[in-house]
Amino acid sequence: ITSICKRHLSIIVFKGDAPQTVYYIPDFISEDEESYLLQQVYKAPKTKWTQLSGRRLQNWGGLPHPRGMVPEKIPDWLQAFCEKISSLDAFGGKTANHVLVNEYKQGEGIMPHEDGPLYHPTVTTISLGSHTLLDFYKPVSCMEGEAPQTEDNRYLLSLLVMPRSLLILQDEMYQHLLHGIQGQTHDLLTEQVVNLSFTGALPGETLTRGTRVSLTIRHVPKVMKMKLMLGRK
Ligand SMILES: O=C(O)CCC(=O)C(=O)O
Repeated sequence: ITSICKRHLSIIVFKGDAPQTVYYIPDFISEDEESYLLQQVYKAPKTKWTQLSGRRLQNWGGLPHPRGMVPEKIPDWLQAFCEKISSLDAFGGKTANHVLVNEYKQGEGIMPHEDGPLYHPTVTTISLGSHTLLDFYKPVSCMEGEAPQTEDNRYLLSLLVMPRSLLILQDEMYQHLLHGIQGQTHDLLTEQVVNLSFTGALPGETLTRGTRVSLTIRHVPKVMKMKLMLGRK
């Protein structure tokens, strides 16, 4: 695996012949915007949070469903950022209509997973409050030969996402690889962190995690059309 950089923003990781596109944009939002977003996240009613093992989350925009998402209005404080990201043409001309807010306390994480077919195959993430390391893995079925398919030998690379950055994953990076966050309190930055030179951090450095809130902003193409039944007999 090698990585190359285009105008300090995008990293194209090659695995075999397949380009896997990552855009890492440091300081996509300002410190004031970061504080504002954190304030709004923590202002949401307690009932808006779902506690999972290792993190808690808020879902905005509706629940994605194979038959179509019943859309819910995204609050103005999030809508502004959905539009800002969509204006980069991240979703093929469409505007993001779904946001997951994840909160990870120090030492928490998320198991390696794929985001699945209900979304346009682009995931965009704004990080607030703390950095984290996002790790990428080959799916189980892709291992050649008889080697045991442990998480360790499926591991490919990591991306360091700093507070206020925007990460955009597309192509194979979204559709084929699994991503996850190890539940740890410290991150040792090795050469496996392929975007290190764009983050201000140094190889060999160890970063201490704090509480991180991420906004995962996506486009759900299949949405139920709600017909107005008013006035019908
Ligand atoms: O917090 C992150 O950056 C990753 C979130 C994620 O993978 C998800 O919500 O599916």
